Amino acid sequence: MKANPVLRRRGPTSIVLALVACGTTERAAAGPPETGGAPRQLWISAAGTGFDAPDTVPAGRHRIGIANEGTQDHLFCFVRLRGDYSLSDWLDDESNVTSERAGGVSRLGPGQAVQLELVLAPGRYVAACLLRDPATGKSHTELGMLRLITVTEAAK
Ligand SMILES: [Cu+2]
Repeated sequence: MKANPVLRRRGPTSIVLALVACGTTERAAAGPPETGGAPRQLWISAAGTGFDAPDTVPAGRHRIGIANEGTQDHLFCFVRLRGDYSLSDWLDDESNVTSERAGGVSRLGPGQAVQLELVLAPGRYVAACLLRDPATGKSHTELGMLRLITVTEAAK
């Protein structure tokens, strides 16, 4: 996995550990704890009004680096969709009816980066930024800062 430019520039000492789910502090609990071994490194960067993230990742332990490479603050809300609920169902109802919290990072300023470690169970996850764009008054989610990430069964 390629090194993230923000983290490379700033070095590991500026990395702050954060485990916040959609604005509230919460432990991540989205997968089986028995997954051992070294975590996979996964990078997600926020820039403009989008997330640069993989569409698919294997289940298991991940160290997720989240970097804000844009010019506005962003946050990272990460939920797992329940049952057959779709991304648009979640947009209509962001409550725990359609999803369960999987982790997240509170507001990150431009140039900031954090890492969090999550054990991801197979399923469909939504990554979204719920902050509002001051220019348009629209949420970053409405402007496209929304990704569906599928976690597949881990390779045997
Ligand atoms: Cu944002």
